[in-house]
Amino acid sequence: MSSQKRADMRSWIRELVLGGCLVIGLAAQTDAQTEQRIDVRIHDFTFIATQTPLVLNVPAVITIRNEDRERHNFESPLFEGILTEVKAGGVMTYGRGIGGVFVEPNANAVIRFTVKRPGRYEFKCSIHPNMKGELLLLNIQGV
Ligand SMILES: [Cu+2]
Repeated sequence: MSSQKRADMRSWIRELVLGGCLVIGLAAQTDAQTEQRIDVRIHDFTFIATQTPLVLNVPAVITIRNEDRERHNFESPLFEGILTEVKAGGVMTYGRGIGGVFVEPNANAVIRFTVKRPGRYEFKCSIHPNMKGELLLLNIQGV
């Protein structure tokens, strides 16, 4: 085999490997496109969030479960200016300018939204101002 042929072969194999990576990358991207989930428990006047950083431009769902005997609230500047869907107590609200949601004792609330701006966003309970947490939004470009 000539050295030219060997070089061609090597570049062909490299392209094949790169192609394989691209396919894996696209598959991962497709998975991420479905929905990103964040679960927030409210227990003993504390937010407990099981969260990996959120990716921009992919629909996100926050489920909030109030395990206390008191009413709480989940509000964040995260939702400012973006379309937000909130489900709580059998009522669905959809629109811009939804600051957050009240969660009754032993009840759930679900918030759906898609964030366009990266950053750290604080969330808190407006009834109990010492109840706080933070969500991290990462700016990861699509493949
Ligand atoms: Cu509270």
